[in-house]
Amino acid sequence: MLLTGRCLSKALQLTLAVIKPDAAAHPLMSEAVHQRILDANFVIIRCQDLLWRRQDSERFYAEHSGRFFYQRLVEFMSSGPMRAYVLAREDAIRHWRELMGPTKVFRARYTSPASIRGQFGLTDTRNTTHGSDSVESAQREISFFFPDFSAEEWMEKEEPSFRSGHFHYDHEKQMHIVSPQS
Ligand code: 3AN
Repeated sequence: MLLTGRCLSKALQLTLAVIKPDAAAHPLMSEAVHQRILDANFVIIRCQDLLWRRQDSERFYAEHSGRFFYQRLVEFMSSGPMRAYVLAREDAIRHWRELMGPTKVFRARYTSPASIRGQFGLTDTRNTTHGSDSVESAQREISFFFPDFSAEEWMEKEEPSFRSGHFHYDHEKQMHIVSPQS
C-alpha cells in the first residue's frame, strides 16, 4: 500500500479530464498521459473508458455549434473510445489546463513543448485531451460524464481523507482510493 504522505490545508478542487479518441486509440499514448496525471500529483477520483454516440458529442459541444470546426469536432469525439477522469488537486482546473497546454497544437509545440498537447497533439481537433475551463464547467462536465457522481457528497465525505493524505493508488482500478483507518 502506498501512502502519499501529502497533507494540504486548502480544499481540493475537482476537474474533468478526458483522453480524446486520438490518444485513447494508442495504448502507449494513453498510458503516458495517465502517468503524467500521476506525476503531477493529481488524485484520480474516477476513471472510466467510454464511447460517445454522435448526439452525446453534439450535446457536450453545443456551445461551439456554428463554429467552423464544430462538425469535425463532433464527428471526431464520437469516432472511438475515450477515457474520462474526475481529478482532484489544489487548483485542479488551472493545473490540468497548464499540463495540457494550448488548444492549438502548433502553438503548444512551440510555447509549451513539454505539455501533453505539445508532446502528443496531432491537430487542433485531435489535440489529445480535454479539460474543464471553470468551476461551473467542471460541475457541468463531471455530471455529463459521471451522472452517478455527487461532487457535494464527495466533498463532504471523502475530500478530508484525500486532503490529509489518507489514500493510496490502486493499480488494478487505476484510481486513488481512501485507505482504511488503522
Ligand atoms: P479547450 O479544449 O482548450 O478548452 P475550446 O473549449 O476552445 O478549447 O475548444 C474545444 C475543442 O474544440 C478543442 N479541444 C478542440 O478539439 C476544438 N477546437 C477548438 N478550436 C479549434 C480550431 N481552431 N480548429 C479545430 N478545432 C478546434
